Amino acid sequence: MSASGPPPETYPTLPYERERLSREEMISAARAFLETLRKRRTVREFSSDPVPDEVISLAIEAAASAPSGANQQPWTFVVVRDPAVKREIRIAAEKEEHENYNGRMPDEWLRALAPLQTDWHKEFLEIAPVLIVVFRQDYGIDDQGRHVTHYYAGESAGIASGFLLAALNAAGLATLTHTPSPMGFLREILGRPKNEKPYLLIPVGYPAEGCRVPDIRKKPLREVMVER
Ligand code: IYR
Repeated sequence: MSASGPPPETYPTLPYERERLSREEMISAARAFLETLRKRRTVREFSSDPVPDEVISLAIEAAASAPSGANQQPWTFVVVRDPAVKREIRIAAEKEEHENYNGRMPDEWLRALAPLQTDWHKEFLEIAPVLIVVFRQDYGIDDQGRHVTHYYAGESAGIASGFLLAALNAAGLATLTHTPSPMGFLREILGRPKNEKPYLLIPVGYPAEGCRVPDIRKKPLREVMVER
């Protein structure tokens, strides 16, 4: 599907050019982007201060600019600000997480999480001013109501979610990439159709005053990059 209805038999093409930066400009742009991304931390303690609606919309437009399989754009971003809906989501998420932490997650998983000191309490789902729920569309529905397979929906939703986190971070906001699985409750609470599967639940806001984050490190370049 294109932005409006089915795609044409073939797309017309457009000229595409990018201004070539000098080597120095390229390096400084890449370094500046890295430095911005390095300011991002996953946060679990949010301020309840409101965030500008326009920043959320712009960040979602940035996410929706991501590449996707056959340009099918298999995603929906649901923005939740209503305290009553946030409360419903918190209650349902905590119910799942209580089970996760009390028998559903195997010991190996619990041991991997132990250093992060997480547990089933998810008060941030009510405190953060905005929740963005990313839905992945495994198939679309055409004008005649027929199913249209979406290709690489998981990869596409993942790339778009990465763009979303980067855009919110660039605007100075904190996020949490949260997956209180199984997440079917999000489809029900938010009234989304059957072809949409909850992919990520992202609380967004400012870090709380006095917020602390674990002193974790990213792997150095020499461990993650291989040249052959
Ligand atoms: N969803 C649970 C458990 C959890 C799982 C992973 I993988 C994490 O990186 C962090 C938490 C929770 O949010 O507590």
